[in-house]
Amino acid sequence: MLKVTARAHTNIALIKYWGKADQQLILPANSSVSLTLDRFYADTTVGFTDQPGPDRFVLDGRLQDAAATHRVHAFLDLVRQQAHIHGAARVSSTNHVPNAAGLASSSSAFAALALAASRAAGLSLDPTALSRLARRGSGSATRSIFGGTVIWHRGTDDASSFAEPVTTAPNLDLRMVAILIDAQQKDVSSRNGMARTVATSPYFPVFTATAERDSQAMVAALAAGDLEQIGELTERSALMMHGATLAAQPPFTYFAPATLAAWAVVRAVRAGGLPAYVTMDAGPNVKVLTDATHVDAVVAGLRAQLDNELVVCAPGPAARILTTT
Ligand code: 2P0
Repeated sequence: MLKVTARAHTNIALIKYWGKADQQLILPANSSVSLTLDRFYADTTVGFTDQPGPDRFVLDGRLQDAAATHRVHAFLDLVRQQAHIHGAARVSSTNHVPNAAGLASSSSAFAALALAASRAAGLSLDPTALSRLARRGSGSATRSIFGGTVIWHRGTDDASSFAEPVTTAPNLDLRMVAILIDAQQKDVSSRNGMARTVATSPYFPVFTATAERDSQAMVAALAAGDLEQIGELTERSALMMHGATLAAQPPFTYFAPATLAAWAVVRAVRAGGLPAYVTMDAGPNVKVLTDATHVDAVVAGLRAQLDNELVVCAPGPAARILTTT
């Protein structure tokens, strides 16, 4: 059995994807822009047996039951279809995150699975085809095929919805500081949360139209190396996404009290003259966007007022094969 191990890094959206135009193909309602991070990644090993049967999925050393394996199994069916094979898969995946506070992500998980499974099945996909395949597992995984800053073009069908790297100005060296906040409240999964937002939030049309325009504005700001513009666009997209969840029926939020407290500290750090901009995803953690020149001062400003663990991230690399045996 050919066993392939791939590594893919988590990405954080600067312009958010928060709603689908097509649930089955996972076509997003708008384009999005992200930063792949060096500190958070998944390593996934895949091999296909000769015989059909149930797939076996081990996550962080624990064998997963049929319910937990369902989404992986459905994804592997797409790979088997493309490769014209029928054997059951053996999948083992490990998340590498500093601690488990909501940083393991479906973006790195499905990007690593797409690369390892496609190679193990005998396919040799180019990065665009790989990005399209990863999209079928999880929307945000579309972007984790690539390193650094990335745009996911929403597209209009399976062939046109994929990601590609975005060129940044040579002087721009982004950093992202993750402020780790323990989740106390019950989760609404991203998949269910965005479906509810699309179906019921009167703010959703405004969010998605703005995100589409802001994706293009973000590409221009990255090319120009305009950190202030990058930061302002980043904050607006995150806060509009979270505003849209608050206006859904029934309403919900991923913010915890500590999320708002951390955001207030970031505002104070910025009022002190440092470039520091927040973004938040489908959980309570706050991430702070800044650059290499200012990151030490930003961290010092955060540490002066927060007890939370901080993780400083630089741009991370593209998904890659680690071993083939
Ligand atoms: C993003 N998030 O752009 C947004 C912002 C979280 C907040 O993509 O249903 O796990 O598998 O496509 O990609 C998280 O949602 O959802 C996400 P599916 P996914 O990064």
